[in-house]
Amino acid sequence: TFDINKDGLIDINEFELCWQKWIRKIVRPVCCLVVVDVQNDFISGSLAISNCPAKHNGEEVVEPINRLLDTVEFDCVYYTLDWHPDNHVSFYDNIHLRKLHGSSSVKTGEEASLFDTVVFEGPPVMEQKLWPRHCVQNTWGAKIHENIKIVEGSPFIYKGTNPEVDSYSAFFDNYKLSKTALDTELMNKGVTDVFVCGIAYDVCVGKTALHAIELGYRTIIVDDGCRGITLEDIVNTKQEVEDGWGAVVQSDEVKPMVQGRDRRP
Ligand code: VGL
Ligand code: ZN
Repeated sequence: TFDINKDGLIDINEFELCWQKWIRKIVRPVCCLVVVDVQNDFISGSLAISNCPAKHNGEEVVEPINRLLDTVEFDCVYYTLDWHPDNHVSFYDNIHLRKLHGSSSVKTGEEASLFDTVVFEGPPVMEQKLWPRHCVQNTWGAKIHENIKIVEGSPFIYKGTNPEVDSYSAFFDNYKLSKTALDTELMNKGVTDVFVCGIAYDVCVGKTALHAIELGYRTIIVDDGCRGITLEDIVNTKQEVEDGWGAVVQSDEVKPMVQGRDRRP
């Protein structure tokens, strides 16, 4: 109950108390940073993005990501890892382990090449881009880059562990046959805002951001904390995120976004 003063208004001290105790907690965003696949193979290993069309240096994500972790008080941080078994469907050199679908773009007698997209026999019939063998479970290539700051107690999300289905997003596999723990954990923490950074911008970062939007989170890509494979695909990724009312910002804009909204004018 409030004491109403002679002007019929709530006492300012009462309001201050109410603000601190209730309103601030309701209005305040709960912010999570998702660090996507900053793993050796994507930086200097078998799928190094420096060898890909955009010629990006994956190591350049380390500084902005560490600076974010040092300067912004995120309510939680999640690290994702591409974590494939030996016989994973996405590996080019595993193509002979499975049957190509009849209508596959690769005709019989013709060899598929690395980075081609093929169609594997189902069920379900699945399109799959063929990548070099990468991020094999428990190998050096699957390790997070040694200079990335790991916030103590932050969970890791492992994806792409089913040999039969690839998984770019940290939320769902590419055919939505399964879901990781991420959405449930964010819901349980009351997370409202999901900030996404990492590698590859136009693959796993993009798909994670688009699923975050779809799941109802306010979604923000931290542009300079991402590096990718193809410039055109990176441009398209940003456009898709913005079309879904997600935001693409620079790392130096994040602190006021997270801590600023907590401040009263
Ligand atoms: C990724 C290609 C294959 C990624 C994962 O993390 O962006 N890209 N697997
Ligand atoms: Zn992969």
